Amino acid sequence: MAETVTVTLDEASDLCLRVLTGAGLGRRHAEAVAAVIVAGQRDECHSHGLYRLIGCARALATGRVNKAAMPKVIDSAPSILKVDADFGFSSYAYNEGIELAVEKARSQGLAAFVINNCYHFSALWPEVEPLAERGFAALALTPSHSWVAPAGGTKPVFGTNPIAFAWPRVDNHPFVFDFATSATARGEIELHRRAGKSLVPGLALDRNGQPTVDPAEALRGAMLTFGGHKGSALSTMVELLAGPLINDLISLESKALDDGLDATPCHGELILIFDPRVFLGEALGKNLARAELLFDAIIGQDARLPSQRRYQARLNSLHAGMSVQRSVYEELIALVKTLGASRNVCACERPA
Ligand code: NDP
Ligand code: PYC
Repeated sequence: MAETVTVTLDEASDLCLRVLTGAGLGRRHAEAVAAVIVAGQRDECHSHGLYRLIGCARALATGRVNKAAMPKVIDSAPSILKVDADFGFSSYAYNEGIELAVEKARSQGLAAFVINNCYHFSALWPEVEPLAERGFAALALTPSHSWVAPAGGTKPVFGTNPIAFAWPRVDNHPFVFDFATSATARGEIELHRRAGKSLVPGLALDRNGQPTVDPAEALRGAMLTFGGHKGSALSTMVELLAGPLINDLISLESKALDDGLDATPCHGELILIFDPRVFLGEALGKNLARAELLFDAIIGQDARLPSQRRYQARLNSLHAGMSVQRSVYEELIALVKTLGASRNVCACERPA
């Protein structure tokens, strides 16, 4: 039997909505979560695609996530827009606040979009890429649970703390990168454990502070930052800007709050939105063209831009459907049945 199944975007979206609403999430909330999960699967970001739906269902089952969350938009300052997520998932709060944050960026040139009190499980590129498609540059940061040791240490302090950045390009996909400040996302280590595969060296320590390539040991021990002290400092920056600066939890506090339940981390997120039209006025076109010189110099030597793989994967998925790990898919189908999600499940139950 093939190790993967192929599903269409509609089938994946339907599967997500049934799991999420079956687990008790309100419709708009579920739609916001489903959209980022399907986008992740479509772009072959497997650690944050349909696999994440299993974690969302687990987080919902803990009773911690507010299934009836009503995000509250707070116009905090001319250039600061806050959304209190009301302990729902971050994607819902993002949707509720983003248009007002964009308006602020348009009028002020730079806006900070703050999300507080959210459960966060998603990749960040789905939040910044659409902004760059609309002509903005954007930077997103969020902590998670303390799983990652500082450079030179052996005990978890930081979250996997992703940083995502997007830049608008004329007649081209935006330039976007999005990665954890740990050497890899925790989701990747979990996928290795599920597949019974060893890690590459350099990603994690076991509980005794010794290097390990065993994913189960890595999950029990401490992950490592990327680039040694450099990743460690960047991770500290993420904790500070998307923690104390926005009156929300650092990863140590999110983990303590979780208290062993293994729910999705609960904390805040900071998204900075820059409007180059305000920064540059009439010099906009000239400077966007100068940015292209930079991209040309990268691509021109056969190096690739971040997201180039993702955009190609997106095209493939749109044409040929999305490839999903069979074990993940079967677990989700079983979940739909357990949750008694109402409509029949045949659209997603396709034979090998
Ligand atoms: P990777 O280490 O795989 O890095 C991903 C980024 O690097 C992508 O932008 C990718 O582009 C780019 N990239 C990879 N290889 C190359 C290359 N050879 N040349 C140029 N660019 C390259 O990702 P991580 O494991 O660190 O993170 C994966 C995801 O996990 C992210 O989306 C992140 O947001 C998410 N995450 C979320 C967390 C949360 O708390 N919500 C916590 C931690 C991670 P491409 O996609 O095109 O390959
Ligand atoms: O993969 O590290 C990760 C992660 C943490 C929270 C969401 N994803």
